[in-house]
Amino acid sequence: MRLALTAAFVLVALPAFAADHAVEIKGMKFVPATLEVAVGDTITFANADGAPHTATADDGAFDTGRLNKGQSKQVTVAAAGDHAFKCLVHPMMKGTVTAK
Ligand SMILES: [Cu+2]
Repeated sequence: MRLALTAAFVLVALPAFAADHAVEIKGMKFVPATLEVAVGDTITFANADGAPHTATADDGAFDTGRLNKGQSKQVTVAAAGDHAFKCLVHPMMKGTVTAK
């Protein structure tokens, strides 16, 4: 009985523990460029470069907007699937967020 109650609590409580993932933008690259997250998780993109960057999902799932040096932005990944993203200022900078 106690075990069942504990299991029920864990199942109900899980969505509250959305994780935050960190991506550094450095040397004209996303580090890491490939992430696996759970739906509802957040990702904080931080720009360490002198150049401005964005992290913009091709499918519109998230967009940091323009980040200047030292700026960061937290986005929420609300939809499951593979979200390819790139920097709109430097379209050769690419990455993929896979949300399950
Ligand atoms: Cu860029």
